[in-house]
Amino acid sequence: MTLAKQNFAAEVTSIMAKLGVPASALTGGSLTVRSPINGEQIAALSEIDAAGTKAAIEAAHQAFLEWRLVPAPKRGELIRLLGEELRTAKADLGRLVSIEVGKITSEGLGEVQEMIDICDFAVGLSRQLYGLTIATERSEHRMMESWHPLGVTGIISAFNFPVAVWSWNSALALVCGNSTIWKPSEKTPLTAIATQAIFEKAVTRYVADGNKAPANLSTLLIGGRDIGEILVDNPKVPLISATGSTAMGRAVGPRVASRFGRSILELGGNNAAIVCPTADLDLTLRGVAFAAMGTAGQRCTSLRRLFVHDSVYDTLVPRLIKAYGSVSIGNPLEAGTLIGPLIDKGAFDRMQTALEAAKAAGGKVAGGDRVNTDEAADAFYVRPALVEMPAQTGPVVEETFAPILYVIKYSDFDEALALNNDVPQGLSSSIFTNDLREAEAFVSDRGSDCGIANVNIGPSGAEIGGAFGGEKETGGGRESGSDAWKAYMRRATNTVNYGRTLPLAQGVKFDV
Ligand code: UN1
Repeated sequence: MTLAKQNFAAEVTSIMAKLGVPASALTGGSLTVRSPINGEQIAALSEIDAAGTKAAIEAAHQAFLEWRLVPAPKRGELIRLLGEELRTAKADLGRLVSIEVGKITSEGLGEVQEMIDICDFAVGLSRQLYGLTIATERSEHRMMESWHPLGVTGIISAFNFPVAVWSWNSALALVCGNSTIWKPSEKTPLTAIATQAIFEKAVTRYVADGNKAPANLSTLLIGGRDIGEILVDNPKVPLISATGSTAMGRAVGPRVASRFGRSILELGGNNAAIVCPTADLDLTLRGVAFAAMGTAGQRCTSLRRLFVHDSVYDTLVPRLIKAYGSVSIGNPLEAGTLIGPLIDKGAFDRMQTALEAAKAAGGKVAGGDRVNTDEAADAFYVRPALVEMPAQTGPVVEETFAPILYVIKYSDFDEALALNNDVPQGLSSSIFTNDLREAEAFVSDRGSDCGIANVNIGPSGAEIGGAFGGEKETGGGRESGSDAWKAYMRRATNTVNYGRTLPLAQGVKFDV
């Protein structure tokens, strides 16, 4: 492997040029961007200041005032073109995701596919933003619900899905008649710049086809936390959709609420799987391996806790430890690699701290050590860690954004279900079983308390068609499919009197 010798800066510059971003936009600024693959600096970007951010919000608001008047199916046409542009750019943008985040090739491409999928969904949605007609108690009256555009949608996204999360929010917000303004993670601004350039291509085609689109429909803000805070506090941004840590959500949620704004929070997960006596263990092994080790454990849906029934523990766990010991770790761009690097040293340090705490709590650790240091001293590759724990204590109840799987033996189904729910987070969960009663109980009202509960599938890798998000410290927001679009619109109840009298509701008399 020649990790240190890759010249990613040159490759990034050429991919960006293809997408229409000049080389001059990638150098000379204060925000340094590195590839986690080898630690190499790949760009130095200029950052926006407070005044620029305020002006951008005002411009986005003006864009909203115009865009809301465009019929929704026509707004959908822009998103259809965005989907086409993303299909054309899939290989380039997927490669950029891999270079900037360290995802393996199929996951970098998969992330772009997720963007394309949500565009397709949003195009159909643009003809389905419908409300109810409701029976009224008054004659010659009609009562109905209308869904109207809301305003500027602020999007704050994390490093691990640097572009898909923007698309879940933007594709929906734009067909709903909103403008969007995006503050990506400081760790992944390049993929954001590329995405913005792809969006601009779609707008250019849309306008060339004779459609009207205001300027500043989608705005990208490159900057730090202070820029995010300006978005969070500005009343001209009625909706903030923020993805990141629970600590971030704890800061954002109350600030948005204090100005009566709305927020969609998609925060930490501490996702579990229960392996029951009847589980298909081959399928379970694959499901657990992808969910726990995939993306180097850096999905908010990554599997972090595994409850294994004592009747299958000694069959499954040694097989898992073997898989952990042999999985290919290294350059994510090379075919055959399954585990790429952690995003940075901070992630590595937090992983080591959690493993120390697990040991102190009686955990037996396999893996977790740093590898490939000779080839890339400034990158952080780790062997995923499997930790057999005596109980759900210490770091097990916290989210550590790294490939650590805590394994706990159980003997009673209800005990496993209680353990699944007995953490502050509530994003995703799964059960491996062929017992109908267990499967149905898990997805029932007395089952998993998470926003996502799967059967014979790991907790990660959701499709865009379902609503995505979770309960408790995960923040309660829903993005992506199903009726998540409703959070991006305002609902009006309209009562229309088409008669010549004025009957009042509840029989009230008021004759003047
Ligand atoms: C995230 O990790 O922030 O369900 C999102 C999944 C992906 C999205 C993860 N579709 O794993």
